[in-house]
Amino acid sequence: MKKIALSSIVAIIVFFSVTTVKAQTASEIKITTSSICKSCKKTIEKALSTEKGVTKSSLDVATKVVTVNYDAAVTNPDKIRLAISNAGYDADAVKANPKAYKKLDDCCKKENAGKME
Ligand SMILES: [Cu+2]
Repeated sequence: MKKIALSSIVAIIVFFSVTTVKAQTASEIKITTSSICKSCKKTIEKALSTEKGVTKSSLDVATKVVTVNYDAAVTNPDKIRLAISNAGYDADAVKANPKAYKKLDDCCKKENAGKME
């Protein structure tokens, strides 16, 4: 009987410590990108989906702001901005990786913003 009580106490402690750690490291950041269209949204969200520690990302095409949910124990805002740059887009003050930018569709290049529909 004592064993059962003890193990359930241990289980409760483990459960609470795990949930507390999760709550502490689950973070959210909003990053302004140079995205233009829905295709950009797909590219950026896809790039972030393969980024370690990123749990969710959602880009709002109208505001160009991508909201990223991530695990702060695994990644950080700098790494997330770098991932966006490596996808070919500016991320806050981090400029787009030139090589990745060149590979973008013409309609997705910021220099063409407003020229095409
Ligand atoms: Cu685009």
